Amino acid sequence: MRFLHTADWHIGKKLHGYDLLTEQRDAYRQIKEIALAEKVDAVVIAGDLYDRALPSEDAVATLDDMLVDLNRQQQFPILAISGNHDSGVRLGYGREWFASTHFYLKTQVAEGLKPVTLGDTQFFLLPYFEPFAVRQLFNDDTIRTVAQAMERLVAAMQDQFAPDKKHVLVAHFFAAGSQHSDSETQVQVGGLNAVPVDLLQTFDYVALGHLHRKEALQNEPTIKYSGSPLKFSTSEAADTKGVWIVDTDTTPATVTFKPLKPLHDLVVLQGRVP
Ligand SMILES: [Mn+2]
Repeated sequence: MRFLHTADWHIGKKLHGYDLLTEQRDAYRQIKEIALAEKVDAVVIAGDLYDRALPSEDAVATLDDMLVDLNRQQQFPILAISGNHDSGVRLGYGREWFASTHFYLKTQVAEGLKPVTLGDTQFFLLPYFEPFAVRQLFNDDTIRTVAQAMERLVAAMQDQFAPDKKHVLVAHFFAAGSQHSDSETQVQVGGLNAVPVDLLQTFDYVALGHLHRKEALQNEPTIKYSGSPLKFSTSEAADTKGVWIVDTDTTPATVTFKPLKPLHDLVVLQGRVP
């Protein structure tokens, strides 16, 4: 199984008041070209498809165009989850129909425990969640933190592991040891919302969204943030944005970065007002 890993499209986002839809359409076009050139079997989008829980009409129409093109015209299976910027309920509209064309969209935590199997790989599509949802799911009041929740969720996923398949987690959270940048909304401050990477080593690859720089998590060859396709803050001005191409045929998985070229680059100019 060879797939493209992207995340944090934030369709409808404005940067200091500037509409980014033209840039976002161009980034999508490049992502599609990479998917075609690399002959991937699927495209993974690890949350924050929209920038807001209540996206504008233009944002809804733009994302709709992209997903219809990717799934219906180009015939790529899509594996996607909701992020903290998405409304799971609104984004998840129609997801049972979409599965019939291999567009797998998960917006509830319980859905993440039932793997989607494509080729040689089981994908666990775990949307962004708050600890209370996992507390309710397992009816266990001792689950207070995201780390405790993930421990239970990963154990439940492992129960579903088919031994002859590879196992990929798609998720949207803050992995312990990662570096924040300015354009991410920090839901909580402090260590309680961090997921220890030790918990994630059982997977052949972990496709993360939430942090907007691909360098956010270092020294983890098979646990990656894709980062956003565009620079969303001046602190990201020097970044190279792009996507990962992941091959699960090898052990460990082979992971290659493919850069995107900004339509209009973000440049920081400094000066003094005389
Ligand atoms: Mn995000």
